[in-house]
Amino acid sequence: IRIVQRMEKVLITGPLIGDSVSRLVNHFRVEYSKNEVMNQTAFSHAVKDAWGIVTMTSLSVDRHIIDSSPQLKVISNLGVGCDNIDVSYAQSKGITVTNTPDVLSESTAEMAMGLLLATSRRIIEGDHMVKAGGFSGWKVDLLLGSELNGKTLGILGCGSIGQAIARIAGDFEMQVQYCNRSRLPDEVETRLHLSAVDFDGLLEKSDFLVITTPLNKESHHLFDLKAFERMKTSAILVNIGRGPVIKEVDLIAALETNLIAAVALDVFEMPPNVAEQLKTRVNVTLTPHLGSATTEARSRMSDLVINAILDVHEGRVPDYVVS
Ligand code: 8YV
Repeated sequence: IRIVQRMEKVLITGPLIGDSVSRLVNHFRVEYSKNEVMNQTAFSHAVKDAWGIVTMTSLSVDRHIIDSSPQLKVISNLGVGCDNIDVSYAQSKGITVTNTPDVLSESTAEMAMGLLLATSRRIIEGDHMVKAGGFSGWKVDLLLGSELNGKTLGILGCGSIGQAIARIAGDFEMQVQYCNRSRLPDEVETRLHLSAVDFDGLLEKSDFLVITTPLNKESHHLFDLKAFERMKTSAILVNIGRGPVIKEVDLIAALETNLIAAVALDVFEMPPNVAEQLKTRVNVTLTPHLGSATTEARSRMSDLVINAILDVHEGRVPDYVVS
């Protein structure tokens, strides 16, 4: 008698870069949404008989989803932020949750610097002006911006991405201060010329402020009207972390009353919806969640999510288990 063992199902909820998925086919029944990220409804159906899933930031893996998937053993999240997943509930059910930190830090830090420069030097405004035929000749005060050199950069959340930003900002000779849940080791502070400040200090002293912090109960709506009131009126704010760290209606009010000078957002409170009042302002730069969007980072992330599935299957501890 031949016993045919049924292979476990792995659900990959959206396209990955490269062909890392091919490493699964000998071990699993693979359901791969190759062309686009599944919507939440399709996901909630497809997850029911899955042993492992590769998830994307736009899909919520809440208690309901976890309860509906009795065979689920591993949630392998493409990305570092796991606010889309009820991690502690998953863990209480014996499910391993993994993510992809570090490999995207340089790309995301470069994006933050790109947005800082684009905003401070009004690059997008210049581009629009030239393309619209509005460039009528050089002028001494045409689209004047502000220099990064010598200014104070505040970083909210100073993990691996924040530290990469600090390192690059050092080459711009910026004074870098950070506000983090816990103080960084002396060695890191010294090497990166970082000074630790509390949230009020970060708001009050920063000329440029970059948000890299994960989204959780403490960081949700941290930037509200009260926070904007404490910031310099010349301040430029960049968010490459998670949208809901900023209370968007308060940001709009702050921009309308010139509480801060400009903002660049790579993430939004209710993605992919973006408030009309943000789209129409010249001092607002908007990008569609591109922080880790380089071939290098996304290829490494795509490899890691597949490694994690195979590791759990073969009884190894994956490289990045979320604790
Ligand atoms: C990803 C991110 O693009 O790592 C994160 O937390 O936001 C991005 O790198 C996103 O998570 C894709 O699922």
